[in-house]
Amino acid sequence: MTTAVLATTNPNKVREIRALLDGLDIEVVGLDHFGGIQPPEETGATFEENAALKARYYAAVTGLPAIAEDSGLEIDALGGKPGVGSARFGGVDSSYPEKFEKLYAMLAAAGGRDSTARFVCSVALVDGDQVRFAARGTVEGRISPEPRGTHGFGYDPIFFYPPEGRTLAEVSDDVKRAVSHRGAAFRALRTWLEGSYLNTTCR
Ligand code: ITT
Repeated sequence: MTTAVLATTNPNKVREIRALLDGLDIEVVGLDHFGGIQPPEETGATFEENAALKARYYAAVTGLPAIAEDSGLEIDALGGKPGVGSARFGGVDSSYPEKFEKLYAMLAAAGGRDSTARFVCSVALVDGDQVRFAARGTVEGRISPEPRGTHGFGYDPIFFYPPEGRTLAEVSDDVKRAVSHRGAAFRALRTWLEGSYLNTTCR
């Protein structure tokens, strides 16, 4: 069976991604399996660059094929912010309620709280030093007038998803997987793994 490392330090991503890759003929091990790997600096200007950078780094350190993703929230009224800086927005140690308040203040300064927005997820699989697969998934929505819901993680409470009439923190894990940026990107990875990579790779 092929073994790959799931190269993320975010336990919420691990939970969602494990469910999205469930049942595949691949053993996906987490970074906790290796212990104490220092994360790389995310210096890329795009989600794609950062996903590839993380996957390359963890593949080199672990010697295994590595699956990494970079994701974040783009708010149109803020010119795409917080974007690739979503995890660091407002300071790495700031809480999500603090990040929301800062975003609402920026939106108010930009002329109103309402804005279209999207979550983006770029996934990359690196084997050796080659990016063997890359894909991007997005989900379109609006910024909620106030944070709502307790499911999910990160910016989900302020991301209103019109087809459900609720934020992504108010929908079930199953619904989030079905409609989210991460769901779309990892379903594309899954199709590729099943269709080619797992048939041609033997480790
Ligand atoms: P790794 O780099 O180790 O994977 P990270 O959390 O630092 O972990 P990113 O640099 O890709 O990952 O930052 C992504 C941030 O974007 C994440 O911390 C959230 O703030 C936000 N985000 C991404 N996907 C999200 C989702 O499904 N729901 C809510 N917020 C999300």
